[in-house]
Order: sequence, then structure tokens, then C-alpha cells
Amino acid sequence: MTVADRAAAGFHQVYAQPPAGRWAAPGRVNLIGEHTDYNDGFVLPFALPLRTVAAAAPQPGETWTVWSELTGETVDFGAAEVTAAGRVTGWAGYVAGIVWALREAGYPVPGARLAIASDVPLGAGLSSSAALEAAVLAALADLGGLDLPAEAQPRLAQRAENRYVGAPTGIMDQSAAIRCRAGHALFLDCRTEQVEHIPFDLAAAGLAILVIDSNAPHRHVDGEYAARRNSCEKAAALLDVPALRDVPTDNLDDALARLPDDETRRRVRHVVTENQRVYDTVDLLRARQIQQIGPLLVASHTSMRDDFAITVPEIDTAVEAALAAGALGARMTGGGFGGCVLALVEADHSDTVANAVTDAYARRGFTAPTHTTVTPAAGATRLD
Ligand code: GAF
Repeated sequence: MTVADRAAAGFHQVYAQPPAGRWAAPGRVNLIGEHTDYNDGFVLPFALPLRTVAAAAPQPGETWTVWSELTGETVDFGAAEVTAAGRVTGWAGYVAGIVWALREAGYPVPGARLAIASDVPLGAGLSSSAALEAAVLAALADLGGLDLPAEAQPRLAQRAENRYVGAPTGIMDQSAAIRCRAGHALFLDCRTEQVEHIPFDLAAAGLAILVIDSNAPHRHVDGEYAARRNSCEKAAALLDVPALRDVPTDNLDDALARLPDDETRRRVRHVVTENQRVYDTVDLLRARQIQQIGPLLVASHTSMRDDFAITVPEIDTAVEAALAAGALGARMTGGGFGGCVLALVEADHSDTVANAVTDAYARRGFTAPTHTTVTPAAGATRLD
């Protein structure tokens, strides 16, 4: 059964009625631009063909009921749970967070029944939480006839995650889940939220993106993410700029000289050089030179490993093995401390690269990785 069929079947089973509609939102990989979003910088994600689907129908009053195929659990909440942040926890907190954020922004949110099914793996760094937020947001906005343009939705979903769930993430994942276009990468300015859809036709160039899930256990992800964000914000204050995005690349050495310690200098160097790599990647894609972006992906990975210190041995092993097997470029994608690696490969070479990574894992005694090739898909949409 497709994910959309599973959502509809779950809805029927739990509520003994058909849904009024189904809304889908994708997971994402980030081609380049890591930990730049909360520094007001630039990112270049694209949406995955893997999606989360919310089947939904209105229900009377200020009450919400949500079922998930993942746990088989049904969670109910009412106005009391969405007047203050954090009252619903676990996976349903992302749903309650969207209701909370909509209400906070003054929207009259309709009561609703929802059934959620998903093909986006959890904990793989492919943004399953943003896919859930975006699918639920699209469903509630349509059911309530809310005047909520797509451009305004990522900030609202991010607020749900930051304030209701309590995860201090930036705006990349929600923007990707909502605003991506099929066949394109999303060049997003995280300060202005301006986007440019950059054509990313891998097949025409004879290329593929291989996504390798490291299957590494996530280690201290939340605490380390918050710590990186804090160092960046402290560094921006020391440099007397609103955000690290405001440190120009050609001024980097001066900026670094004004910082008090080596660790802070490394964090800043990652963010400033990563923003530049996003620009350089976009320039190459605009010139239809996809195969030339490999060295930028590799430089991004090195910077995440050595300066931002967010990789783990399984991830570095995957990148090294992919490159040794002929990948044109490879890097970790997402927040770090586990998750996925993406490799740019010649289309007919993706099995060779994937097998080389599997062999390298076996040699190191790591849990076997999993892999898939992906093409850029569309953002959130109503299915029916
Ligand atoms: C996670 C966050 F949710 C994003 O906002 C972003 O910071 C990313 O890590 C790192 O680039 O996915």
C-alpha cells in the first residue's frame, strides 16, 4: 500500500468514516549549507520522494484527535493543551504545536480528526518532524479555509517546533517541506526567506544522488545542536553583528582574529565558509555544471568534521569510502551526530559506491548502512 493509502485506511479504521482529504509533505536532504540557517545564512535543500501523509476531516468544537500508524496510538487534545506550549509531548506534540502556533497567530483553527502515515524514516536526519508539521499545517489550513500563503507557513511551523516542542532548530527543514519544487533545489535566504528554485536535473547530467543512512545511533544530538547554536550567537555578539551571515568571507581573517578562543574561531569559520560554498554551488548549478560541485560537497564535509565538530566515525567512514569508490563528492547532510550522507555519483556507478560503503562498514564492525537514490520532489500538497 502507498503511504497515502495507508493514511486513508488508518483513518477509516479509527474513525469509521472517510477523510475529507489527504495532504502530503516530504522529507528533505540538504545539498549544502549546514548549520547556516539559524545564522541567517543560506541553504540549498531539496525535497525527497519520501512523504508524510495526513488524512483529515473536521470534528466539532475545539478538539483534535490524531492517530499515527507508527505507534498505532490515538491522542486527543483540546483547547487547554494548546493554550500553553509543551502540554502534549512525543510525536503528537508536533501536531499540537501546529494547532498552538496557528492559534497564537490568530487563526481560527478547526477541530479535526487526523490519521498520519509516513515513509520518512525517523531519526535519520531527513526531517521527519518538519514533514509531519507541514502535512498537518496544510490539512488544518485547508479544512479551516485559513488565509495562509505557503510563504508564511515555514515560520509558523518552525515556531511550533521551537516554542511548543522546544527544539531550537532553524527554518530550513520547514521551508523545504513546504516550498520545494520537483526537479529543483531550493536556494533559501534564511533571513529574508526569499527563495530561488534552482534547476537540478541529475538525470540529464547522467548523475545521481545516493543517500546513505549511516544507521549510527544518534549521540547527544539535542544538546550538541543547542551548543553549536549558542556558540554561533555568542560569536556574532562578540563580532558586533546581528548574525554570522553578516561576516563577509573576505573579512573572515579579521573577524577570526577578534575571537577569544580556537573553538569559537572554528565554529565561525565553518559558518562563514559554508555560506560561501552555498553561493558557489548555486553558481555552478545555474551554469548547468552539476558535476563540478563535488569538491564543494567535500569541503563542506571537511568543515563540518574539523571545524564544526558534528560528524561521527560512521559518517566519516561513509564519506571516505564513497569518495574512494569514485563518488564526485560526498558530505553529511542534516544536523549531524549521525543521520545520512549524500554522495554525488555517475548514475551507473551508484551500486559500486553503495557497496564500497557497506564493505567499509563491515571492516569497521559498524551496523550495516542502508541506501537509496533520490530525485528532487515537490513540497507540501493536497492529494485529494
Ligand atoms: C537540523 C535543523 F532542524 C535545521 O534547522 C538545520 O539547522 C540543520 O539541522 C543543520 O543545517 O535539520
